[in-house]
Amino acid sequence: MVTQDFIQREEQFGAHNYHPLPVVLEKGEGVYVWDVEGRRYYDFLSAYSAVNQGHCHPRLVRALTNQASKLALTSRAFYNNKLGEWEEYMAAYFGYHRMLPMNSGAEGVETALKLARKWGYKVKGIAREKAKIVVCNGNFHGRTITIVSMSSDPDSYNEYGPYTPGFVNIPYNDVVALEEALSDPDVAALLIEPIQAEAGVYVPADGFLKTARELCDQNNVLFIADEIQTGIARTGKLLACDHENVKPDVLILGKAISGGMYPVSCVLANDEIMLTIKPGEHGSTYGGNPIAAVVAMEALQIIKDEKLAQNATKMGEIFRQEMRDFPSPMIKEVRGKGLLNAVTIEPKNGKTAWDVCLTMKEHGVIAKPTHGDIIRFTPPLVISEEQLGDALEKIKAALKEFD
Ligand code: IF1
Repeated sequence: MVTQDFIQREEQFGAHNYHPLPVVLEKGEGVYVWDVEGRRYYDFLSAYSAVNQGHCHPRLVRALTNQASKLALTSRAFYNNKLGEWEEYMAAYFGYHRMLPMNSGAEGVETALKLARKWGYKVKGIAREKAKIVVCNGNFHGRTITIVSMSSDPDSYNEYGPYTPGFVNIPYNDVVALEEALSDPDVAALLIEPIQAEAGVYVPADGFLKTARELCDQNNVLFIADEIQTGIARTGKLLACDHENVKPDVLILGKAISGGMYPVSCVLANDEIMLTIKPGEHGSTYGGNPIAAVVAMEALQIIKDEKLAQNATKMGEIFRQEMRDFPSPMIKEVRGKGLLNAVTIEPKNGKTAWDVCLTMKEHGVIAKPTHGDIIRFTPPLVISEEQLGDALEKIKAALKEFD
């Protein structure tokens, strides 16, 4: 079978909820992936920043397979010997009292929303059913009906109503609007991405997160950070909030906390918030399973051992500088932090970001546009300077075809 055969089969038997780049991958190692015809590519998406540690990291494969042959799933009806170790590891690693484990990022976000409402009623004293949560336009927090109820993107929410009430949308990076919204005594929390990745890697003004933190403190509102995509060293610090020394009341993690090896997400918070949920009031069949525990601990240890935050900072600076210095009529803007970067493409002669991605693929680099004209460049954080240089040559060669 060749590429087209694999694509055709999915076309015939699969739901059409994605429009992937026409490449069929069958092998991954570090920054590289190979397609079914043996062609090698630099992966500049990293599964939307889940594969920060590189594809099939040997330590993660070993952690997964060792545990899988011992005990894979108990459910939370019983204890297992790995969850407590993981909870303690996460509490120390991120500096919170407790962790609640889930599987997908969206489940992590839903868990944080439930904690915010519970805390709003039981601690802040908001009248039942009146709790509000402030969110930002341009947000992306997942695909459940409650989460798309707070979205400002019709592609995310259209025809999925009726919507979950209780969300207040304000513009991102707007202190005046934020101050106004948080002054409402029925607001339990602010849910925010420290950098809006899906929207197109929008980095807020310096000091915005710090001000948001202060405004939450002044109004007794929980600061909830969705670091599912920006976390785990992607932006050059362990968390994007670390760039402003902001500590969220509730921290939501996913994606790279398991290095692309196994679906794992979690929420971290201190006792006053986390203990508002009592036994039997929340959970998940796979949440906190032993495989998730050992894979996540190993994935986070790799981040430290291989100094991936430092590498992300160094490689990100090289990437942005090289792309800004490159004279291409297609490049409108280059922005980002660490190895979370995006290039806005100037459509030319009917050629769009999609065409650039197709041409980059031919040159051996795969990435995908977001919102039409923005290409996100997020390689695994293990990329070396030599590999980055090679990939940049390929990206430039692809762009040159549009001159
Ligand atoms: C898709 C986007 C990225 C996320 C943040 C929560 C979640 C995500 C900040 C939910 C997930 C993924 C979902 C995936 C593509 C990708 C994505 F394009 F959809 F928006 F990365 F930007 N918070 N993002 O980025 O986590 O439930 O997926 O584990 O849905 O197409 P999840």
